[in-house]
Amino acid sequence: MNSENKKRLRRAEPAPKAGIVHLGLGAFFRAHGAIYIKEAMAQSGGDWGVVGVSLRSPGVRDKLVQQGCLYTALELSGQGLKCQVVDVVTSVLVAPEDPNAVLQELIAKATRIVSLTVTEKGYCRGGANTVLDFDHPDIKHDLQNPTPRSAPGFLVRALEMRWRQGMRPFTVLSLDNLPENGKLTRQIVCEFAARIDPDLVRWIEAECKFPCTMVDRIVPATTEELIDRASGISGYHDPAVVAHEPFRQWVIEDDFVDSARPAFEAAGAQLVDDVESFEHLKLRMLNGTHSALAYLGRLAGYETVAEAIRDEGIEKFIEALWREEIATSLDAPPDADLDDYAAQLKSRYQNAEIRHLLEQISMDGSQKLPQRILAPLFENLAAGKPYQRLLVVLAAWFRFIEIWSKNGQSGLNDPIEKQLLQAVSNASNDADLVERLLQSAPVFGDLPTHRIADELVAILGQLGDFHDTARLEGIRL
Ligand code: CS2
Repeated sequence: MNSENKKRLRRAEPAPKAGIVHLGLGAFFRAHGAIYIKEAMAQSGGDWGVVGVSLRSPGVRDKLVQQGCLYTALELSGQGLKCQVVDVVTSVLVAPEDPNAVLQELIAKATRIVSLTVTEKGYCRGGANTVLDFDHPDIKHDLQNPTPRSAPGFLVRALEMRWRQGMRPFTVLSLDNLPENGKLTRQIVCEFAARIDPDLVRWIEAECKFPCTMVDRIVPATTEELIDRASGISGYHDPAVVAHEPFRQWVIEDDFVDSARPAFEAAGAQLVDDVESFEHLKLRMLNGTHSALAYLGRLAGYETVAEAIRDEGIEKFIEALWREEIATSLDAPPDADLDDYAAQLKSRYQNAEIRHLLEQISMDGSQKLPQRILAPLFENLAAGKPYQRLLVVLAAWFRFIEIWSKNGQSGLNDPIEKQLLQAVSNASNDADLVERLLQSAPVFGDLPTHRIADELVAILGQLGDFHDTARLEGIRL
């Protein structure tokens, strides 16, 4: 049957009352945070419906509004597929169409939490002496205009309005894969607010809360095939399907304005005093090896995580990377068993039901590698611990940038793509390539890159185009 003629989802019960505004209503939040909120409300009640905000395109809104903002979450595992309807989104706004409508939701009295999944680049980091990049076009715009474009701009303008009206602030809850994501968000909000009014900064520092969180769930991009498979089980056509693996984890620092929050713990989230060690564990063990798989895998001609981890050379390399270089760099959370954690990650990567595209992970390398690969690399270097495989991953990124630019392929997909492509286009050999790329300030900052340059050149020389993955373990430096 033509999908247009098929039955669509319809809301039978009234939507919950909203208490959260979520910026960046992509697949990840809909397959992770929204499901925790749904279960927390089912267990313990509360008015925690979610007003979703798309900061760029109307795509998600256009699909959701036709079905009362309900959507299907499809669990993909070897044990058969499972579907559930998620009903916590109450409305969706598209910020560029009506930024004032977004501000109105952010300053509504009912809004107690503003959560964010805007990806690493959405924080507009990378200033010379500040965390926030004041040369970023959206930040420049947002400082001069009362109607913002960027996530930092919306947060600060809304907090400013609440402050001027004598209201309570909201809790800002970041769900992005950044170390100490709450502290980082607080820093960029305060740097922006300092350009408006120092008293506003004092109020934010005293009253507003920015809990850190660690989020984890693998969410592949939705495809027509997944939409059809979901429809085969549910009997209705839902173009807004999100797919996810069975595993999920959410560790949250329990620090909310007026303690107002859903009972996340009722849905299995861990509420703790300090999230940092959980964040490091996940960012390095999972996201670090994800990036390794993305570059090594794409260079070797693979498309998905499951395909790349099935390659023997890559599999051995990733296992040694976990064991010898990442686990040794960590201050792990109490009770964490790193061997178990790595074994569990490997079986999550092997889940062949999930076509998790390496292309999805390889994008935005300049934003991801600093916390995933460079932090453990330079920490190990300073501490006299092994770091060779972390260097191989960095070398793979360099080769990836070079090859993808030469082929004229536009798959690089990075906010500093222009700068990276320019660096590699003028490089005459590997030594030149390394020297130019190590100068990318937003990536390397003031790290002691001179200490790794020769080794990177040696690795590039030995691995060539990185096609022969059996050579990954035989590097001699
Ligand atoms: C991935 C993450 O795209 C990426 O960079 O590494 O989205 C990863 O799938 C999630 O963090 C898993 O929790």
